[in-house]
Amino acid sequence: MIITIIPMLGEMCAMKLIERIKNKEVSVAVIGMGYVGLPLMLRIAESGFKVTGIDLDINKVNMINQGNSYIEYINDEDIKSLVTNNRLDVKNNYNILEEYDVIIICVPTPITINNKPDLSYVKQAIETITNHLRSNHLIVLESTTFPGTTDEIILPILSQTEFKVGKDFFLGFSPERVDPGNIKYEIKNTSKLVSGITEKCTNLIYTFYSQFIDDVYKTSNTKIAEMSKLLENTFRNVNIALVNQLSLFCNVVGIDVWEVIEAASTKSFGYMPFYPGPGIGGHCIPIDPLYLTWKANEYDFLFSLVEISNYINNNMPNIVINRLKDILNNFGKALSGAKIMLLGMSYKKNISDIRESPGLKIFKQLQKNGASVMYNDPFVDEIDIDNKKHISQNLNENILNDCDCTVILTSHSSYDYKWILKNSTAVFDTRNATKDIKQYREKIVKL
Ligand code: SAJ
Repeated sequence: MIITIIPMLGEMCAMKLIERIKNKEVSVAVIGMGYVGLPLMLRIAESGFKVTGIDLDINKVNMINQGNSYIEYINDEDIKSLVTNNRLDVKNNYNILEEYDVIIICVPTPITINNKPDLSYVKQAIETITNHLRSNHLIVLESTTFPGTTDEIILPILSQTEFKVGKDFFLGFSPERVDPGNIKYEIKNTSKLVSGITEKCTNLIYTFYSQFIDDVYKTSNTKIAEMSKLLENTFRNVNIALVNQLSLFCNVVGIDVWEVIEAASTKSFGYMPFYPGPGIGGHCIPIDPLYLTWKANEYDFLFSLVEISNYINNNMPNIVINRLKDILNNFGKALSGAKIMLLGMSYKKNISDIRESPGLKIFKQLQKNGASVMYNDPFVDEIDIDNKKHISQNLNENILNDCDCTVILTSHSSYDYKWILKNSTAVFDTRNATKDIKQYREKIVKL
């Protein structure tokens, strides 16, 4: 009799948890208040759950609890109203984890200095959860990682306790799909993949995310979901590399690559436009494919396409420097001693994130080549280059006139490109940001 009761107890736990999820009675903890965790926490709170954020950065904790956002596309009001109505708060310690039924991990998964996956933040969160693990905990990893992380690394750590996965606690992976600065796709209307170690885990995670996301899709195991996320971002990485390399060839043969891409974009099916640029930044597109190549190398599999794409993308800052040398040469000037204004330091337009930004590499390289470099970025007040601080210069006619070349690295929408062209000696436009300006075309060189 007892033998038959035990599986039933597990079944009953899961069924009770599903009911509590549907009734929004479960309490949720989101670990990591970054560009993934913060919007996710807000969405879960908006949908009616009681949510607590956890972040070890006390500044972030204080800002959110005071109703202030540190992410430009998340409004203070969105946070303030939820905090005021006691729907969310943020803490900077893990001690409360027993109190929460659902724990979602949204911590960074960067790479080490020798380009290997760095799961230290994930492991720290999991080891802490293990110390507070209890029956009926539902644990979901959202951080992008290589296939096998959830079932081969995370599960063994949690299984060091007396609790059994799929019976006492439930574990799965659901990759984040946040596009920083995208105002069309938010958490609610961005389709979501979910996966679990057991079918019961998957169903619980599916039920939970379905409470606040319109379209949720199950995969048959966590490795599928982990690999799918890597495919999504590697797809972007290699296609950006394609158009970056195409831009180099178009420059050799004198064809406007931007018009080529515009023309190809008229195709009704089977094509999606990507655009050349000064390199790729952010902590996803340049990083995630390295999780794929690293995992492939474990099996002595050379994922050559990604290796080559990374080389092409990572070489774009050097291409920008060399093209700048050619532009200055046309004025009889050398890069050494030239005055250069860089516009846009964040890794893509209309956001403030400078992680892995090619602008930083270009700034540093120009200085090394003896140029006098300034930058302006309405979203980035200051940058640190080799432990030296540089502040964003306010733009005016004199500053631009005094420079030998203005380089558009990030095409923020707030720039007045016509005014910039009018007051610049020359403009190196790496984003085709000036495409709609008819005047001053003679001043423009495009990537
Ligand atoms: N870039 C190009 N050419 C392009 C597109 C992008 O040079 O055609 C550059 C950008 O300037 C930027 C870098 O690539 O420096 C990455 O831009 P991105 O928008 O592809 O990547 P993220 O990291 O801002 O956001 C992406 C999401 N973006 C989109 O889907 C548009 C998505 O891939 C992921 O959900 C997200 O990373 C993530 O967190 O994984």
